Parts: sequence; C-alpha cells; structure tokens
Amino acid sequence: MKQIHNFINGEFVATAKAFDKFSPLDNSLLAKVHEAGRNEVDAAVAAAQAALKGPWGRMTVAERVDLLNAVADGINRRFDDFLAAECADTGKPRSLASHIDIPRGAANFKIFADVIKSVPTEFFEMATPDGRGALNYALRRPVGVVGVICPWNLPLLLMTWKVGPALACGNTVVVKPSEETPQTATLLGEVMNEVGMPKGVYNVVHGFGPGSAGEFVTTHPKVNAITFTGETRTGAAIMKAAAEGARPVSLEMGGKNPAIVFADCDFDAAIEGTMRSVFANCGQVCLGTERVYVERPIFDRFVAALKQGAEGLKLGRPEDPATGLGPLISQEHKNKVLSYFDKAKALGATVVTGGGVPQMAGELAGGAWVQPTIWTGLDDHSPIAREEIFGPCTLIQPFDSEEEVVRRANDTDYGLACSVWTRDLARAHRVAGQIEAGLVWVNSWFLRDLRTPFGGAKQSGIGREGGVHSLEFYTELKNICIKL
Ligand code: NAD
Ligand code: 6OD
Repeated sequence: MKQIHNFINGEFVATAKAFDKFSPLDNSLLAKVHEAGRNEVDAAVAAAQAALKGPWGRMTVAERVDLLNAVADGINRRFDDFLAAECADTGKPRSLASHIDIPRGAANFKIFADVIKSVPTEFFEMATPDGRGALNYALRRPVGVVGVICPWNLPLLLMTWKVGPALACGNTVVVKPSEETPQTATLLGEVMNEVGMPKGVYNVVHGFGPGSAGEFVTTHPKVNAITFTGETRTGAAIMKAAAEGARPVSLEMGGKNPAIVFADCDFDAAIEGTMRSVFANCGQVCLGTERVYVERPIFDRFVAALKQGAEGLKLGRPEDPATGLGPLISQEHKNKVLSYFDKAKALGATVVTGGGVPQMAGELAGGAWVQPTIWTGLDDHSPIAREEIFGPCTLIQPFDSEEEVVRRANDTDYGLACSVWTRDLARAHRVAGQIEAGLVWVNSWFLRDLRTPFGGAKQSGIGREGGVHSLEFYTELKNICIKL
C-alpha cells in the first residue's frame, strides 16, 4: 500500500497514526496518509523558524530566484509523476490537469521569482531643520513562518499559488494539504531536496482541520501569518485562531458566481465559456458558475444549447482523452451535492438535464459520480440560487433589464467572480464596474494573468494575492530613515 509521509526539515516523516485516502473513481483504497500530531507540527514549525536564520535567511534575492526557478524546472522534469498523483487523488481528467494544474504548479514559482527580482523600492529625500536632510527608504522583509492551508479542488496549483510567493519573499512555510489530496505536496518535497532547497524552508504536515494538523498549524504561536483557501466557514474559524497573537490572514473562500448573458453576445462563445465555467473539474472550481442569468429573447435557445453540451460530456477515467467530466472528490462530497439535487426537485425545479447518479460500468460504479445537471424554474431565494454547491450543476434564470440583472447578481453574501457576455463593450464596462466581486470576466472565463490581483469581495475573501499584490501579505514593509 502506498504510504504518504509528512515532509519536515527535509525528511519524509512517518507517524504512528495513518488515515485512508480513497480513490474518487471507484472508492478503492489508494494510500495510507501519515497524520501529523502536535509533535510533528511543532517540529515542522521549529524547522521553518530555524531555516529563517540559516542559509535560506542569508541568501540574496538572486540566489532565491535561482532556487525558485529550479523548483519550477524540477516540477516540469517530474511532470508525469505530478500528473499521475494529482489525477489519482482527484480523479480529474488528465487533459485538464496536464493543461492547468501541473503547468500552473510550476509557473507559480517562475512568476513570483520574476516579481521579486524587480520589486520597486520607495525612496524619499527629506528636508531637515539643520539643512543636511535625511533619506527614507522602505525594505521588504519576510514575515517569517507562513502556515498554508489548502483545499482539494486544484491541489498543486492552489498550494504553489501560496508557496511560490511566500518563498520568493524569503519566508518559510508549513503546508497543510487537504486530507483528500495529500500526494502532490509530499512529492514537491522530493523536488525541494533534488534542487537543494535548504532544509526547513518547505514543510508539509498531513491531517484534518479541527483537532488535527489544520488546527495545530493555525493556532501555533510561532506561525507568523496564515494563508488559506477553502470554505467560508473554515476561513472564519481560521480568522478566529489567527486573532490569538494578532497574526495576519489571507483568505480565499467560497463563491456563488453568476454569469450574465446578454442577447447581443457571441452565442457560441457564451455557450463554450459557460460550459467550462459550470462543468470544468466537475464543477469544483471556486470561480465556477452556479447561477446563469440569460436575457429573455435568447433564454430558451441558451438553455437548449447548454443542455446539449452537458449531455455530450463523457464521464470517464482520467487517462481516457475523451473524458470531459470526472467524479466528485469523495463520497462525502457526492452526498452533499446529491442533497442539493434532491432539494431542487423538492422545490419544484425543472430538471433540464441530469439531477441524479449516472450508471457507471464495472468498478467505476462505486465512485463519486453525479450527472451534469441544469435547472430552471427556481427563484433567487431558493437555496439552489444562494448556497455554494460545488458540483457540476447550475441554475439558469431569465432577466429583462441590465439594472435588474446587476441587482440580482449582487444579491448574494459571496463576491468572488462573475462572467459577462455581451458584444457591447460600454455595457460590459458599466456592468463589470457594478458587480460586487473581486474578479469580472468579459466574454471569457478563467483567463488569468498571474500578475493580476486575485481575491474575493464580501464573504468570498480577505486580501488580494497575485503579482506584486502578494507582497503586501508575504512581506513586512520596513521604513529606514538615515539622517545625513
Ligand atoms: P475546506 O474549508 O473544507 O478545507 C480547506 C482546508 O482547511 C483543508 O486542508 C482542511 O483540512 C482545512 N481545515 C478545515 N477546518 C479547519 C480548521 N478549523 N482549522 C484549520 N484548518 C482547517 O475547503 P475544501 O472543501 O477543501 O475546498 C472547497 C472550498 O474551497 C469551496 O468552498 C471553494 O469555493 C473554496 N475555494 C476557494 C478558492 C478561492 O480562491 N476563493 C479556491 C478554491 C476553493
Ligand atoms: O487562478 C488562481 O490563481 C486561483 N487562485 C484559482 C482558484 C480557483 C479556485 O478553485
């Protein structure tokens, strides 16, 4: 049986207590994951602290940049290993992971290596009463040990999205991967050793949230800052933990993202983009679309085209190039998604397509499969329109005016992302400006330049990461004033 270890101070660490990781494809046992207790978390934090004072802390920016580029190259060199591990843990199609998850895992080191090379420094000459003056300049210094708490939907991508900038800024990290997706974080430990990353800079502790490694990391007094991606209520618990010691948090949380489709849109592009935003990664993308508002003149045509697209998706194994949709991450998540399928029916939704469990052949019958699902006929107050489901499903509703659709799109506690589909760029700009979200795409979805600010408004997040914006969280800006 495959064993997944913690990675502490450059060593792979087994523990007495291991938990089971099951395959989402067929519910077979994939691996035993060694759960970190308080002792292992203490050891990881101590190693991370010591590394700040060792060779890592004394490195020049140029040396750090070289190491980060080597990590990116190391991921690319072992591309197939990362791909196999990510697809095994998540069940996602290889075509998706090989285009998004793994290349982005490597790019997250390269981009932040580039950013840190060219950080501008503030500098002010100041007059003084004696006429000799003073010089003020600001230096960016690492915040210290950063706790990185990760979700399961894009495991390597979302972990490196935090680890890349944290290391670029000279910090050290203690990563707690999701219990559902432990493999690629440990594999990255191998790459760290291969490229000569000093011991203790990158540490991984496996386990769960409350009463386990997640809690031990976030409540650890020597963890100086916490960056988190996951559900909003988990983020709130982490914020409470971080209040002890007044430690900074960066939170990327849930969403209930709308797409707004105006009648003048490029129809085929809107369908193609909405297909991806609803069904990519089996709907398990925080930026995905779970509410689609379509202007009434094209409503019926849009619903019919999305239905046809959904019914054309092939459910299957990651390695099958024809696979368009994998399983959900786990049986537990399947039960949650199915509870919304039941709720939608009970509330009187029109089930345009899906709404149940597909017939899968052979051993796949035991996996966490659900049908791609589209509903109409529910209003904005239903839980289907308000709560994050995180599955391959969406509610489509008609609208009649721009003012109305902006109000309805904003009628949510969340504020992560929105897509607007129209050929009228003046309207696109106007609507984008009024949408209460951290990210608005016009005639596109998941088009991401990693230098841009990323984060959520309202209950979707606190803070922005990406490009130079990451520096605000991962560094302390220190002003030095020299009297001449
Ligand atoms: P989750 O909140 O259940 O878990 C995330 C991580 O937090 C896991 O590693 C988990 O073990 C840990 N955790 C749970 N409770 C904890 C606690 N009390 N203290 C410390 N750690 C704790 O989220 P998930 O189910 O893994 O991911 C899906 C969610 O993540 C969805 O809500 C999705 O929208 C969100 N998400 C948001 C973004 C974003 O960028 N905004 C990106 C991806 C996913
Ligand atoms: O693209 C990114 O940087 C990012 N954080 C994506 C998040 C996707 C959520 O599932």
